[in-house]
Amino acid sequence: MPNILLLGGTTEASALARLLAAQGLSATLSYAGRTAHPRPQPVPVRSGGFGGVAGLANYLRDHRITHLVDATHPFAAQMSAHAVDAARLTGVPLLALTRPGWKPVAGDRWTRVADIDAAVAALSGPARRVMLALGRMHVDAFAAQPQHHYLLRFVDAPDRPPALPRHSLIVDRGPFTGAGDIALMQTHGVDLVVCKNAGGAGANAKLTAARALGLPVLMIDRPVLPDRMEVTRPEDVLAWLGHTADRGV
Ligand code: 3Y8
Ligand code: NAP
Repeated sequence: MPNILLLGGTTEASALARLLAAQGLSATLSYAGRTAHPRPQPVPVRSGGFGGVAGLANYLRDHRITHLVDATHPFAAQMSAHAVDAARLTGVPLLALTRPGWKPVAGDRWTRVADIDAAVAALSGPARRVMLALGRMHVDAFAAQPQHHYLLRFVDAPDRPPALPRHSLIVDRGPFTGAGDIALMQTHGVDLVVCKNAGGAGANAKLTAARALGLPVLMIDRPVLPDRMEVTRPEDVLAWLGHTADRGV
């Protein structure tokens, strides 16, 4: 009988948790504990770091985990690297549930950059009204370009004001809608959107909005992840577990 550890924090992880619960499979969804009120889940949840690779390996052994599913965000590179190492150390099979990167379509005005630092460097020049749809963890890096007015969107209210002299802060969690993001960008007079190539449906509203408004997008490419088996649909994880989704699930 499988006993699954699901590294979560994404729309796909939550969809898989619903499938696993519907199948009556034993699974635990793991959060890093980054947000104050994470989405409740239909399976038991644990929260907080494991304490590096060794901590994760010990967790796998101590909880007799039979399958490790990494459904973390494509930018959660350290967690994904630890999952590969801990799976190899313990022999627990690992599968990643990820989502394809976004690709520009007709009408998109993308400039791709390699990482956050390259995005900061690309913002040199006269003041603009920039939507930083990057969350909270990397905002301070943009203090190097203080001339812009920044529209920030965080999941939780920060315990101290962001170190950007001119900014507006929205506290909201996704998934977002195209119409909502169009209205947000118009209200704030946004003329450039900065975002990560997260992929998936839970974060692409801002791309739909930028396209509709003809706005340029500074797109941050994904970090390189170690080789591992990957699927992009929660049902494919069930197949890997030797289960198929009951009809109608
Ligand atoms: C804690 C769990 C679900 C999952 C929902 C997805 C969609 C909504 C869109 C924008 C972009 C951003 C950010 C974003 C999205 C989903 C998904 C996704 C982007 C929650 C969640 C956790 C986090 C952590 C948080 C980060 C931040 C990133 C905000 C829950 C809501 C910008 C990523 O304040 C902080 O420290 C927040 C940090 C990591 C990135 C950053 O650098 O700040 N996600 N987001 C998870 C944990 O503790 O393990 O609270 O319910 C999950 C979701 N966020 O089940 O409904 O699937 O991607 N999350 C990005 O894509 O660039 C917002 O504003 O347009
Ligand atoms: P990260 O930088 O790759 O990981 C940093 C450390 O956080 C890990 O080494 C681990 O600590 C802990 N950690 C990360 N994810 C965890 C999880 N699901 N369960 C338990 N511990 C976890 O991770 P991150 O980018 O901060 O992402 C944190 C969480 O937010 C993940 O659940 C991710 O899916 C979600 N998220 C991130 C982004 C993003 O843009 N980065 C976007 C949406 C959602 P130890 O070393 O102590 O084990």
